[in-house]
Amino acid sequence: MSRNDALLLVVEGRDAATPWIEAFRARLPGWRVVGLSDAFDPARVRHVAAWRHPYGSLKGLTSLDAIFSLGAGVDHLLGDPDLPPATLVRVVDSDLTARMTEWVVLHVLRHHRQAERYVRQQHDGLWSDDPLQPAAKDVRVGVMGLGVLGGDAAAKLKLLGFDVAGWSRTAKTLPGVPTFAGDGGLDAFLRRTQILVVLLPATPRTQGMLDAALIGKLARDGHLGGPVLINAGRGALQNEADILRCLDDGRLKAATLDVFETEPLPTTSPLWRHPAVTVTPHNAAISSTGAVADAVAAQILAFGRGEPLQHVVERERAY
Ligand code: NDP
Ligand code: OXD
Repeated sequence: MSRNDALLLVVEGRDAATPWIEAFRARLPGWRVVGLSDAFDPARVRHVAAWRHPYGSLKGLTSLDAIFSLGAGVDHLLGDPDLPPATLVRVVDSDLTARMTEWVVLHVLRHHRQAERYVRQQHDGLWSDDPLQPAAKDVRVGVMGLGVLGGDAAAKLKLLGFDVAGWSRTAKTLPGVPTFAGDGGLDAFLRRTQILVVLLPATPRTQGMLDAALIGKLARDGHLGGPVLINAGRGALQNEADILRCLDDGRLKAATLDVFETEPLPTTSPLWRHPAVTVTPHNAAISSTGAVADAVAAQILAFGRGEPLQHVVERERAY
C-alpha cells in the first residue's frame, strides 16, 4: 500500500474534529487525514484517532492497525460494542501528566491549607488562625491508582512533605511512599487516608467503588474534621448519591470532583450547589491539541518504520 492510500480517521464527539484533523495533517505529510463527514473508503483506513466517538461509527473499518485514544483513558473506546479488534493505544505525555499533577497538588493544598475558610473569613472581616495549621508531614494523603498519573502526583505530594501512601492493582515500589495493592490491601490503605486522591481508570472492577462503604473506612482523625475526596479518575467510579449523603451526615468533610457520572454535570445536580463540593469541568489534565497530536503522530510514524506501538492497552484489563 502506498502512503497516499494510508488513511487516518479522526473522530471527536459528534462534531467535526477540525482542529485535530489540521494538527495531524501538519504532522503526517503524505497521509490522508479525514473526518467522519469526509468521503473515504473504510477498507483503506489504517489508523483511527478518537475521543468520545459516536458508537457504531468505527464499524466496518476492516484494515485497521491501531485505534489511538486522544486522551489517557480508553473507557470511551471500550464502551463501543462495535469497536473493531485493532490494537488500542492511549496517550502518555509529559504535558498531560504535568497538568494533572498541578490540579492534584492545587486541590490537596486548598483543603490542607483551608483556603475556603480564609476566603469566608475575609468576607466576614474575621482575623483568626485557630487552631494551628498542621505541617504537611502530619497529613496522610492516599493516592488510588499508581500509574503514570497517580505515580507522578504521589511523588510530587511527597516532595511537598505530605505523608503519602498509594494503592494499585499490582504491588508497586515508590521511594518513601508506602504502597498497598489489590482488594486485600484496600482497607488498610483507606484506614490511614485523610485526603483521598483518585486517579483510577473506569473499568468493570472500579465502577461505582467510591461509595458510602468506601468513604466510611477513611480516617477521621485529620485537622479538617473529616476525610476529603478528590477525584479526577472517572465519574463512573462515583456513587454521587452516596457522596452527597456522606457530605451531609459528616462521613465526608469535603469533595473536589473533576469527573461525574453524567458529563456535562446536569444543572439539576445538587453537587453544583453543595457548600462542601468543588466542581471542575473535566479539565484537570486537558492537554493542548498540539501535545497530544505530537505524541500520536510520533507513534504512527514509528509504527510505519516497523517499530512497536507504545502504551498499548490490555483490553481484558480495560486500561
Ligand atoms: P495508568 O494505566 O498508567 O494507571 C492506572 C492505575 O490504576 C494503575 O496503577 C493500576 O494498577 C490502577 N488500577 C487499575 N485498576 C485497578 C483496580 N481494580 N484496583 C486497583 N488499582 C487499579 O493510567 P493513568 O495514570 O495514565 O490514568 C489514570 C486515569 O486517569 C485514566 O484512565 C483516566 O480515566 C483518568 N484521566 C483523567 C483526566 C482528567 O482530566 N480528569 C485526564 C487523564 C486521565 P496497576 O499499576 O497495578 O496496573
Ligand atoms: C483523558 C481525559 O482520559 O482527559 O485523557 O479524561
